[in-house]
Amino acid sequence: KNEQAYLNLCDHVMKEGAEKGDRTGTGTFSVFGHQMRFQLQDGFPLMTTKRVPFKLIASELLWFIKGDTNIRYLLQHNNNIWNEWAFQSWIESEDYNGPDMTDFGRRSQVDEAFKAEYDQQMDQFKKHILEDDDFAEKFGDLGAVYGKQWRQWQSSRGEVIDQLKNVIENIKTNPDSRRHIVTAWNPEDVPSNMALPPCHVLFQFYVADGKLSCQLYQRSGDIFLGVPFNIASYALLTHLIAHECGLEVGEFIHTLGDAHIYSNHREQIKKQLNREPKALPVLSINKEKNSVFDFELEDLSIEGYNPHPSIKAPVAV
Ligand code: UFP
Repeated sequence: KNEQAYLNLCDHVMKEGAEKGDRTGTGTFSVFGHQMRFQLQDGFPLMTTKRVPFKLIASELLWFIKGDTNIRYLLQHNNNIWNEWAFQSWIESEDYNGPDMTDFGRRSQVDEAFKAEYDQQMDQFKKHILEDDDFAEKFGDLGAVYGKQWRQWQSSRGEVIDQLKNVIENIKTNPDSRRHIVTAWNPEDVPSNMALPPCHVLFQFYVADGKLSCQLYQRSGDIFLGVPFNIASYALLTHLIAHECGLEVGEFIHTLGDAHIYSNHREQIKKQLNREPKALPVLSINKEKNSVFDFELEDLSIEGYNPHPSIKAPVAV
């Protein structure tokens, strides 16, 4: 069972994880270096022991693939997962004249009155991004995030490198190559230009027996909230590229650096581990489209997904 690889990771870190402080001050239980393998022919690895929102994963991935770095596209698809990063740049700007929003992530978790104010400001912000082109251009763009590095890597010689397009071309023309790599980790951009240095740092493709496999190196993984997203996202990417290249899907191999369970996610993990995994769903792709770059959200759907209910947990900020 594919999902078992994830549940085993949860179980392992619960039992063996070292107590470790972290940037957010929450505290974690953590292991360093862990690998999971998912046979993509056996079903699409969307967790069934809790509901995981496929549409959010798919719209975020399509956003990366398009090389888009502006949250407007995400908001147009009801995807709010990157809002806070853009919101931060707005409240720090001279254009912002609402109430003080310093440290909004933490404060909105502990202060009800503040949360109401924050929600109101965030609603305003989203409305402006969606309706005002200039505003969106100024405050919706996250800069050097995944879309930029995958599709428009800026070289020191002034060239723009389309890593994703190149890797797809190379899979088609030279499938045996051992250089099918895309990297999001750009040392030049990491310290200053980035809200959040990339977590999924580098991925490589591999072709054998007419099947396309993908391995991801993720430097840091929030096992409860982040990792199920990351697994589904890269499984979807592998499917899309295999589809374009006329290959079957092989494996998704997920290699994690610091794999951690936040100390305030332990109860949720225990609850999930007590649940029985169900049959994995199946991904359905609009066969009329071929290029990875042409897909829209409505071209992708997940069938036979009957998970256990979702489990809420606080995000470490
Ligand atoms: N995180 C993930 N997956 C992601 C993502 C973030 O697990 O795709 F963007 C988690 C990992 C970590 C936090 O808990 O977000 C990032 O913090 P840091 O940069 O300190 O590793």
